[in-house]
Amino acid sequence: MVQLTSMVDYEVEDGVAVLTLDNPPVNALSQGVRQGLKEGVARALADDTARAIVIHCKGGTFIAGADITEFSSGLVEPGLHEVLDAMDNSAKPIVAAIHGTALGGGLETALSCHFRVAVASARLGLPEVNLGLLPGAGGTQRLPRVVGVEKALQMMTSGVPIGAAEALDTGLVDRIVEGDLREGAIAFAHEKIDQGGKLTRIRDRDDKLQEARDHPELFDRFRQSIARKTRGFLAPEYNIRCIEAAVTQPFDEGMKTESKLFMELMSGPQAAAQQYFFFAERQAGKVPDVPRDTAEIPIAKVGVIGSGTMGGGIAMNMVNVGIPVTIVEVKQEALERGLGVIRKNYENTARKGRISDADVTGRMDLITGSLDLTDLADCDLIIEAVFEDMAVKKDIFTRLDAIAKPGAILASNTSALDINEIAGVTGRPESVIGLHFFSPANVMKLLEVVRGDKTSKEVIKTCMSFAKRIRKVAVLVGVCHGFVGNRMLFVRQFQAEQLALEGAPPHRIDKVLYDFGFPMGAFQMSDLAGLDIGWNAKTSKGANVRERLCEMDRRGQKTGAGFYDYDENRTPSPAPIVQELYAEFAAKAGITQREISDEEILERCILPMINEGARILEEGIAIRASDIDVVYVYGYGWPVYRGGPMHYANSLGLDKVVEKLRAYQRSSGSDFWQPCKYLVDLAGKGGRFG
Ligand code: 3H9
Repeated sequence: MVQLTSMVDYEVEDGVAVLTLDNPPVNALSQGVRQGLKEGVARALADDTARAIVIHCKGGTFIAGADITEFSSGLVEPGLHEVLDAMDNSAKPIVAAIHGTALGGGLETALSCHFRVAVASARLGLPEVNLGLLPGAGGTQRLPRVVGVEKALQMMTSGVPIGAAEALDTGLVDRIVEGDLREGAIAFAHEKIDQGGKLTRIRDRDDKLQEARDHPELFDRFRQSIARKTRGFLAPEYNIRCIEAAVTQPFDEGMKTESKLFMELMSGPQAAAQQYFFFAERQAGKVPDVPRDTAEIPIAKVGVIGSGTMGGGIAMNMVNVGIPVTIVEVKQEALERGLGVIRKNYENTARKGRISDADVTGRMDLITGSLDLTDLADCDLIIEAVFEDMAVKKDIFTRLDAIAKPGAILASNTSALDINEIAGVTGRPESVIGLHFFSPANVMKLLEVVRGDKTSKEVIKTCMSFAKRIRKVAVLVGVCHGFVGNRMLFVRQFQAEQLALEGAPPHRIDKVLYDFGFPMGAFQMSDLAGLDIGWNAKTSKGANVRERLCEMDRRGQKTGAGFYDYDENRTPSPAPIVQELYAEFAAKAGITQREISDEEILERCILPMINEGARILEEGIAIRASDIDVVYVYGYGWPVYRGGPMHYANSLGLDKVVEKLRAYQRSSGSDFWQPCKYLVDLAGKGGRFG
């Protein structure tokens, strides 16, 4: 065996040169891998004892893509194109042996081989779109030549990989190997040597492009089909243009188009934001004072208290991954309603073909309903999801303390209340933690894990890992009102309200936020959540627009009216009554309503969030700025192509942020706008968040 580089070995076995890549954790195409592949192919071509080449990887996966950490440092030779060209032009057959994932540049490497074999569990995809990019090493030109244009469009604009079975069906892999992959790939190479004949390169194939040549309108149809999902993102459209080029241009011209569009994306702010976010998401799982080897509490059974919207959604997360759940309610009627909603959700999903009828039954079978809290005695994790009332929560935790088995984790799904106060009613505050799910809890990816003063490291470690198990992204935060997400949202909602009082119609404020990239604006969000959260009909004094709307039974979407009027399809239209109410309250407060620009609306909604985020860092409520961004992207729909509020602040320049906050402080005369010390100091040093 010859070591070509620290990451690639060369060995001839039974007449086949095997290049073994070893670049943990994901065998990314770092410089040492590229260099090794280049030298390995050249060596095999010159080696009379080798009649074919197999590319195989050590560890858990085939190549998972270019080394993203190298993107910011500039290219070190050899470039991937040079390596892949050498493979493409090899006179000896090259076989990629795929296990784990072949992603991005990894799949492009495999597509530059003459053949691909894979184990049944392998997944193959071009996820560059998620990094604000397109496959820049020939993937956009080769993939459609293999799987056809429609499949390539789907794969490249969604970034979702396909499994080995589908890859076999579409021709992306030539064989699924049972047993040892390396041996299987060598045996496959021998078959190809024995068959002889001319080697076909993917670049020379174009049979699968014909349909799109005959029906070029399919591109626009596809564009329309993804328009809603990809609103605001540049990369999906750029990927489509490259596939169009594969159809309309000769291969080498298509490659030039790919390179040009790749460079445009790579040098733009969206790719920077999305790549930043890739690492932010992975960073969020790391807790400096909780070592990786901290013991975890095994979670085999979960209890959920409350079968309302939140409780039901939370329970679905568990059963989706096979964890049994007991849901406890106070009244039989409420329990039945809650279980009925869960069943309906699953049946709807089955109707769309995403799960089978057997899955619906299997998941429902994992749920046990109960009216008795003592049924939670054998649960390893109990999540309370009742309404936001400290007295009620304290009562539940007092009772849980007497019921739950020793070591069980007692969690509250509170979105704002003090976890320390809740933990204080138990004799085991080390076992108490906040697990703040976001609505709809079975859909939203974020889990705010709220650490109390006494929460143990084992409990934190368990909850962070458990989040991964139920396919959530966890961010650890500290105790304060609203934690990270809602605390920052409160200031935005406050400003939205102020803007409406000062004369900006709610639908315009919402439009500005929507155009910025949020899925909905502040008032639409209130209508969706319900205006009556925390409102009491008996004590209501009509003290603000929200209360007055509730009194008029305009309590949001569920009552067909709120800040907006809704038709029978829940399509909103601006409600004149709401503007009248704002005018009335403005007059009472002595505010003269005026025209307000979109720029002002945006700044007044976003800048306070940044300032609040800085305060959160100052107080140590979040571990790092990028955690705040993860909270916002996964919990509140902040557009990932803008990275998150703290990344966005960096892109504006912190000195500019401070300047603008001060300008609003001067013009409004309100300390609301006072930039916090942490932000001022950081800006003063020319620093950035993170
Ligand atoms: C590309 O290929 C461009 C081309 O078209 C060429 C153009 C010329 N680079 O996610 P995990 C790290 S773009 C560097 O927790 P999992 C990651 O940061 C690329 N590092 O594991 C983490 O580090 P740490 C296209 C990478 O098992 C560790 O590996 N490819 C890369 O849950 C473990 O990661 C992609 O977009 C990378 N490419 O999931 C694939 N990938 O431990 C991106 C990962 O220090 N990767 N790391 O925090 C993934 O989707 C997942 O990592 C994968 C494993 C599914 C592979």
